[in-house]
Amino acid sequence: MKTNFVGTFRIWAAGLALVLSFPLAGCGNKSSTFFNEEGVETYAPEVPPPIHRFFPATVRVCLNAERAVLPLDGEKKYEFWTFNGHVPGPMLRARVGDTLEIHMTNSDKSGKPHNVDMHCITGPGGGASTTTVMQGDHPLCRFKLLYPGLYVYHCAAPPVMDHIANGMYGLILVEPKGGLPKVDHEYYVMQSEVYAVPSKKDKNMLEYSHALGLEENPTYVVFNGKVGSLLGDGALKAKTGDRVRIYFGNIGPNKISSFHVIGTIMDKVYREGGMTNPPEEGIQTTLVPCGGAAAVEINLPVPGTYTLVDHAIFRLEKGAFGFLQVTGKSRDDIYFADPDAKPCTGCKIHP
Ligand SMILES: [Cu+2]
Repeated sequence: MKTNFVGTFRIWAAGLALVLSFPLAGCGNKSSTFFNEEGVETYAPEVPPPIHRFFPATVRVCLNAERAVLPLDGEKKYEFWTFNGHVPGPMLRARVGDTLEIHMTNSDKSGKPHNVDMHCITGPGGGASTTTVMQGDHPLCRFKLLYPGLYVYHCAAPPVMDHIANGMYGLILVEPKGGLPKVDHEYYVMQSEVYAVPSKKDKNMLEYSHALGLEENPTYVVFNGKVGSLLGDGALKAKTGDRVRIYFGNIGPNKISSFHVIGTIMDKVYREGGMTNPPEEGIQTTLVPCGGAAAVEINLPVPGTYTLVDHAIFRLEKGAFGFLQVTGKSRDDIYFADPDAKPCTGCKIHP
């Protein structure tokens, strides 16, 4: 058997990790794994790369609560409350058995406290209790990831609905042992509502409306934080024959998503983010609850433009659509049209 240097190193490293990780287990404020690594944080629609190691690590992620004025609808801007200046916040990736080390800071000049509640964390508040930070605080928190899955995270500082509705949310993928099946592309898409009214101070700005949130009457329903994020240069891309996995989250805060990709049947759906349950097959539209997620896999044999929507279809006018552009050779055996065909005759409809 041929074993290259990388392979040898991995075997050596795995053995060393096994030996050295036991004495550190349960050491309170010390990491319970021997290996520490910097988590890869990506911003929508990019996804961190798959994890290839087969031993647990402590994965360090840095989250900063900060205000950011970002485009919302092509004309108007909005001052979002964000993780790391982006809406949604970074996508994070770890593996079951890893320890997630969160360094949480706050540079929100309004003086509000912020924190993070990760749905993958076992313990009070999903971590919110221990990650709450005011400006100048910099706690270090570690959480062992006991369950694989695709999880939402969000700020849970009170009033929690204001922190969520203003942009403080994202996704974390906790890979199962052995990882996930390989695909050609992975994308990060997150649905949210924005409750906004025109600003009285600045005609180019929109402002948050808690009242519209209470009415559950969103001004916008968007993918990846703004109207048109997945249009034009932002469209998702693939080639014919590719298999694409979309990690789709829905933060709400009020509306369940009827996620659908026009022109495809979802080959596999990991419902509600359960990545170790047998995926459902042949799904047209999948429900994604508020504070929930699903991973969907699609095959793309036919070129063209596919449209991601919330099939609660009036929400198209509120922004809930985006494109997946597929390039490659046409497949007349699957999708065919002859515009110059002779009229049909001899059937019951066209006698
Ligand atoms: Cu917050």
